[in-house]
Amino acid sequence: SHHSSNEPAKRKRVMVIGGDGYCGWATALHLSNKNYEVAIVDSLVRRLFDHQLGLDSLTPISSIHTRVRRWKSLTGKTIELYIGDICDFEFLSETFKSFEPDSVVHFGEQRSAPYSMIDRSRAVFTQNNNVIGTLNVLFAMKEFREECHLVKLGTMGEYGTPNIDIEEGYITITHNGRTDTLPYPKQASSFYHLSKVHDSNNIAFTCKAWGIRATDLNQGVVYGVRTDETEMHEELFNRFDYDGVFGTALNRFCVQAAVGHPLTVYGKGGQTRGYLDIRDTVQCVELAIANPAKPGEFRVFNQFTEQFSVNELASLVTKAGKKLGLDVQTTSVPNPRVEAEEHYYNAKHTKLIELGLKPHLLSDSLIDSLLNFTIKYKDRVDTKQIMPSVSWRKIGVKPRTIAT
Ligand code: NAD
Ligand code: USQ
Repeated sequence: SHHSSNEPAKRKRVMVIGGDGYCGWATALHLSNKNYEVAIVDSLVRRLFDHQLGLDSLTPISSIHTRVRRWKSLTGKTIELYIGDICDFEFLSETFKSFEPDSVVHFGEQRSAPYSMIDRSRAVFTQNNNVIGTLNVLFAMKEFREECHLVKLGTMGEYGTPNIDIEEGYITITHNGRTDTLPYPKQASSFYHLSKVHDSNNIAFTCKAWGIRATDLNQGVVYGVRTDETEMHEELFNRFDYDGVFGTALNRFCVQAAVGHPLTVYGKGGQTRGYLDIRDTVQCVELAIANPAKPGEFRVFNQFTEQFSVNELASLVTKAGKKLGLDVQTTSVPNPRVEAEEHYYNAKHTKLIELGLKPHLLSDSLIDSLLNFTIKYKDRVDTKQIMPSVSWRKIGVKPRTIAT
């Protein structure tokens, strides 16, 4: 296709894989609002996990069909929908040929560390789903859309907690008098986090071998729920996980404070991670798409804005709760995971800032509004889902059935 220079620039076409999930839904709406041509690809398997484990989002969420219909009626913008599993290469091929993406944002993986540690079959599912899904995306790009830019969601957890500063993807090392810049060492600590390491290796290799252009976004733990677009209507609300399998640290603590459950600090609580607001997730992805990697380049950005230990998060939520008249207690839960509970942590995160990221830092006012949000929905909380039930040490081959 060709057009003369006075025609308006063609809208960039972005395929959002995993666009029915927490990060993906917020991102799909944000990009559509910013005038990108958006298609969501999702197997809806995440909604199935919830059914199978008896879990539910704190917020009521509409079906994906209702969501995109509501978006169209509010804004006039169309989001195309492809329901299917990216591990099915025939489905993925047809989707690529039909939509012809300029960028693919890949959120579509099993993303819970505890889920991957339930039993052998969930561990195998996680690595199969994530590693094969990403390989299929790479093959589809090579076959049908060579110029396309892959923006892949990775995780800060790929690095683990080394006793030196964490760099963005690569580290320059001098060894026996010779110097090289090498992939930063990976020390992931769940079968889920390991699946991201395997993905990174496969992507790096195809950049080198086939000239694929890719950005690996090593994202920290995401918190929050509201974005400009999901606020527009209750049928656009995002999911908010608080249970022991899919819920993440700060979001869980806010729900726990709202229902009067003591905050569940695992072990000593010195576990430090990078965190970011979901409003920054959507901003970071947009920045990565707008400034694509070059052909053959495997770019790595550390995507978080601030570091906190679990104890620091617990004390922030306790303080914010007090202001709202809540008496927030903390309990030390025997750590169900195998991880360092007291460690050095200093991770670089300058590349997205250099591209123009304006972070929403975790201020008192944000915790207040997140707490108020969770209080509003507290009657929907199933308190039986709060305590962790998956043990890193006890995982076995026997299928775990769900106690009721
Ligand atoms: P989520 O579970 O809410 O969403 C993932 C979506 O992907 C779901 O809608 C699911 O149905 C879909 N999916 C999974 N496998 C698929 C497949 N084979 N084919 C098609 N669709 C598939 O997860 P999220 O919290 O939105 O996370 C999105 C991505 O961001 C993940 O890759 C995750 O590892 C990464 N990430 C998330 C966080 C966080 O705190 N939530 C932090 C860092 C990185
Ligand atoms: N933790 C507690 N109490 C809780 C929940 C968690 O102490 O109630 C601790 C955990 O032991 C861990 C830390 O808090 O040390 C973070 O746990 P989490 O469940 O918030 O996050 P994690 O398992 O690391 O996974 C989440 C997302 C995953 C993403 C990752 C980014 O589910 O998809 O990859 O955050 S990162 O942590 O940077 O690897």
